[in-house]
Amino acid sequence: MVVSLVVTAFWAMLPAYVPNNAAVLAGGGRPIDGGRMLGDRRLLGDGKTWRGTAAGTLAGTLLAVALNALVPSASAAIGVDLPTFPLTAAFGLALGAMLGDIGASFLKRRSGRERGAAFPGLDQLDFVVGALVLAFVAAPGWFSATFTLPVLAVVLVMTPVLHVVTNVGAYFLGLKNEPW
Ligand code: CTP
Ligand code: K
Ligand code: MG
Repeated sequence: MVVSLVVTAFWAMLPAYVPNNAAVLAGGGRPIDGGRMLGDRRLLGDGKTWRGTAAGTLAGTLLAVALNALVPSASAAIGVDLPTFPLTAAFGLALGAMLGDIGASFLKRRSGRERGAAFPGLDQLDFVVGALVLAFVAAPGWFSATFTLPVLAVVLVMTPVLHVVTNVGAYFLGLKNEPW
């Protein structure tokens, strides 16, 4: 029961977990805000680029398509009915994760935090909120069938833990400048 909830939550969120990491690997180039300021701070900062956002969104969407092909065998192997991703849901999860992260950078700059500064709580959940909201908007039927209240609860507890672990790992591998 608990195992099936955790596996379902993890599977359903994979297209939202991958984009931020893909953006770290692919990021660079022109910042989304084009260098614009809001008051005496950058609107978003150099850490939010068009290339990173596009690569992250594409990576999450393609991962969902790949997962769809694995649903029958993976479900049978572990005895859990894993969800398939309609393209609207896949794209909503992936783009939503990127937009949540971009929204967090906007809030970081407004609160005087420079690029790369930590914002505990926001850093761990910005992309989850973005992904869930956009998936709900893009595929409401799929969303309510997949993200039942117990699954949502698992997502909200599990994601910050996974986020800390992956970012500390990426930091020690030299992929990320800060361990958050
Ligand atoms: N990145 C990107 N585009 C995005 C998100 C991330 O290019 N939409 C890349 C950038 O190279 C960024 C790195 O991934 O520096 C790490 O992402 P993140 O930690 O979210 O950005 P920060 O540089 O820490 O900037 P901020 O303080 O605005 O979060
Ligand atoms: K971030
Ligand atoms: Mg950062």
